[in-house]
Amino acid sequence: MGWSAYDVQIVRKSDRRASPLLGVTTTTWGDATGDGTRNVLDVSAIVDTVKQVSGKLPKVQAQLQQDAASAPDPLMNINVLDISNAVDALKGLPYPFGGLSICP
Ligand SMILES: [Ca+2]
Repeated sequence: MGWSAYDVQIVRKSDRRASPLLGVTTTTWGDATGDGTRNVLDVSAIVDTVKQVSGKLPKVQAQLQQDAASAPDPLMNINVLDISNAVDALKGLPYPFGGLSICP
């Protein structure tokens, strides 16, 4: 397994009116390429992203590491810690971070 499913809903602040629920599913832990499988190609893709070679992944896919605030930081660089997380995921280690973070 290694993925999560969420129901997301927007609540308008002015009148507290809520949108319908939207089901969202994350990718499998360590599946950086998003192809539904977790293998050495995911690690390789993150290495390429760190090296900034052509064909690198978008940051939202390559960043497996959480920041100190327990939320993905779009400004944080992809680094060796993300490669290490991809190797851990490939080895079958569980997702090491906590659950949901608080929205700013
Ligand atoms: Ca993959």
